[in-house]
Amino acid sequence: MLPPTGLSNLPMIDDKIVTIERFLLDTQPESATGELTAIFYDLAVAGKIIGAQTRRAGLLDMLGLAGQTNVQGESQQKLDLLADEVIVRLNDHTGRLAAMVTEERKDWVRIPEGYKKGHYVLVYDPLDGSSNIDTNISIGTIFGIYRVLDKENPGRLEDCLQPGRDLVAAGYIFYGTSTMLVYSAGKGVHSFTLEPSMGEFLLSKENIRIPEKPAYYSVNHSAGRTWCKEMDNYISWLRDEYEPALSFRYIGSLVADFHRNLLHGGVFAYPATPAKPNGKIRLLYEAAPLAYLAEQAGGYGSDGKQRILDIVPTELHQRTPVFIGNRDLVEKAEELLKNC
Ligand code: AFP
Repeated sequence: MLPPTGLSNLPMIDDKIVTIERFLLDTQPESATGELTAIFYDLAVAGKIIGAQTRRAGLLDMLGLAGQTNVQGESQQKLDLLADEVIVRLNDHTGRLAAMVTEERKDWVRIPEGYKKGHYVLVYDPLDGSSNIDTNISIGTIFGIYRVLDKENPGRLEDCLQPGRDLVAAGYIFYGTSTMLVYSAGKGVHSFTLEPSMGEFLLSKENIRIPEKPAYYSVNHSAGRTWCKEMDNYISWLRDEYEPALSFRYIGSLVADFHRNLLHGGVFAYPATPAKPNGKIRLLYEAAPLAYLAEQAGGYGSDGKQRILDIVPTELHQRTPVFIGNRDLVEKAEELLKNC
């Protein structure tokens, strides 16, 4: 049945319009306190603010470098700093979090004096792919949520250094042709699209599964001159042998590359090279949340030797090689890269 005129341009599931708030409330377990739901809701608000600022960046002269470098030694774009500030200020006083880890700050973020510490830890990359901002390419916010290890003593470094298998939830907000929030809390992956005139995230896809037949492989080929020969073999297998033939697509903005491969099937690879022995992608707030989403959608994430979700971080800003996407494509990387 066609929806009544005027509604046809709104995302609907089974003829229903479902807001993110409604979905979160309806899907939380009966025993839930509502704390996690509230954190999601605040992240959705952060997505609206960051999305709006991203769209206005050109007008407001926010595209340029902020003149500082972050903990990885990379230039910080003004929008990186703004996005980071938005997330901290939305979350540090709510009593739901005990700590935060962000790409933009060397140390983990404490809850300010005078505010209650909650039972969750938020790890995030406020604006991934930010070197693409000045060319108007899609970028995103990646996040993961952990429970504190000890409710009686919340907010310690140990709470921040947990393996991805202990994630309670993870997701990303994608600032593309539309703003989307994609998340999983352990029961499938769901996406919400921001309806810009109303400012509401509406459910656009429930239970996303990576298609069994993948369409794409994504890797920065220019790094190929220094790959080990096993990596060359893997890329040849993807490019020349895999059936059905895969197309090569690489944006260089992780959320955008991951999102495309989630919907159409494929693998995103950022392997180790002699210059970058641990690759480039950060374990805690990039690789682990995306590997969690991939597994929730029927895929898999590996560092080439082991499951990403089993890696226990020893440092907040640790990097890891990544292979994330369809299980068969990632397992082939593990098979071929054993001795790399
Ligand atoms: P920036 O945030 O500095 O743009 O880095 C983005 C990123 O971490 C990730 O989003 C990309 O997948 C990856 O780097 C691209 O790296 P290369 O430019 O080396 O391919």
